[in-house]
Amino acid sequence: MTANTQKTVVNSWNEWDPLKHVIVGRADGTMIQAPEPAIERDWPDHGFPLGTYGLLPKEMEEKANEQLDNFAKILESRGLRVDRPTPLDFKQVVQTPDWKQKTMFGCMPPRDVLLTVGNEILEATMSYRSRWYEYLCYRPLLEQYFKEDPNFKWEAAPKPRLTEHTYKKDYWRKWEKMSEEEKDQAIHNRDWVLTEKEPCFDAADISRAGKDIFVYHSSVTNKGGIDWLRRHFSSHRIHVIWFYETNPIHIDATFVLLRPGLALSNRKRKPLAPGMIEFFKKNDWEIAECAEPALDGYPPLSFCSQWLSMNTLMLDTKTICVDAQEIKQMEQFDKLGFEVIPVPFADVSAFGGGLHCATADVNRQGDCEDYFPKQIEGF
Ligand code: DAV
Repeated sequence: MTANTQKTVVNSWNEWDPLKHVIVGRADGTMIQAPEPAIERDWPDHGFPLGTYGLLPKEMEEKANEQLDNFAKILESRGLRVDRPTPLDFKQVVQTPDWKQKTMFGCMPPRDVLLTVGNEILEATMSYRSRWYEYLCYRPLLEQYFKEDPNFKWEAAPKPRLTEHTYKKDYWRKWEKMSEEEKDQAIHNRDWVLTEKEPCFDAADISRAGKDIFVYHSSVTNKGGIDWLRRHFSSHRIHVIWFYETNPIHIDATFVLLRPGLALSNRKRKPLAPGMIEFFKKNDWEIAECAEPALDGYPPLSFCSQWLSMNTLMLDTKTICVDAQEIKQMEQFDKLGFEVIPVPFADVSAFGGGLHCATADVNRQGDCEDYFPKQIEGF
C-alpha cells in the first residue's frame, strides 16, 4: 500500500465527524503490570496470582498485533491516514524522585493517554505509576505533528507526583473485606482509590461533543482532574457523569456518543449523575440501551469487561467499526441506521481495550458546534 501523504492537520471536536487521520496502538511488550497503590492484578487461574507480574504471553501478543494491523489496514483502505506509536521496553523499572515502579504497561490504548480537542492534543496525567511514562510512546508522532502543522497546539497536563498521598491507604484490602451494602454505599459515594491530593485523569474518561465535554468520575479520574479540565477547556461546558459500577475506568464501555442526537448507554451500569438524563432529553437526544454483549464476563488476563461490546469507533455519522464477535450489537447499530464494519478484535482486549481504546483521533473534518443548546443548572 502506498503511504498516505495526507497533510498533517490536528483537528477533532467530537466522536463522529468524518475521520481522516488516526493513531492505532500496538500490543508489543504489553505487561501485566507489577502491583502499585492504584491497582493490583490477581489472575491466579491464568498464571498471574496477586503480586506476580510479567509480559503477556507472546502468542497472545502476536494475535493482538495481527488484529491491530488488520484494523489499521481496514482504515487505510478507506482512505484514512493511520500512524502507530513507538513501544518502549515496558519490562523496565521506572522511577521519579518520589517512587519506583517495577514495570510499565504498554501502548495498545492511545485513547487513554491522548485527548484531542480542536487543534490541541493534550497528554493526560494518568493515575497509575506504571503508565506515568506512557506518553513517551507517542512523542515521535507528536514531535512530527508539531513540525508539520503550524497550528497544532501541543499540551501536557501537569504530571502528578503519585506519592502514597494520591491513593487511599490499603484501599484494595478494605474493598475485599466490604459487605455488599458497604460496596453499594461506596459506589454511591464515588469512593474510589484516588484521593483529592492532586488532579488526575485518563484521557479515555472524556467524551467530546463540540462545545460540551463529558467526563467520567472514575477510579482513574478524580474531582481535581475534572476541575483541571474545566479550567483548561474554559470555553467548553464540562459535564461530570458517573454510573453504578464497582470498577469504573474509562467512559467508552459505559456511555458512548454515537452521532448528534444519539448516545448508547450500558444496559447494566445505570447513570447516577443528577440531571444527566434530563439534559439529554431536553436537547432531544435519544439514549439507547446497548445490546447484549457476546461474552458474559472479563476475558482472560483482561482488565476490560464484556462491555467492550460498546467500545466502537465512528468513521462518520453513518459508519461504525464494531468488534466482529458482537453480533447483537452490530444488529442494533444496523437498525439504528449505521453501516457496520465488523472488525475482528477479541484478541486485543487483554492489551487494554477495544476499537475506541485502540485509537486516538488526529483529524476529523468539522468544526466546534453546539449540540446541547439547552443547558441545565447544576449538570
Ligand atoms: O468498563 O470494561 C473498559 C476500559 C476501556 N479503556 C470497562 C473498562
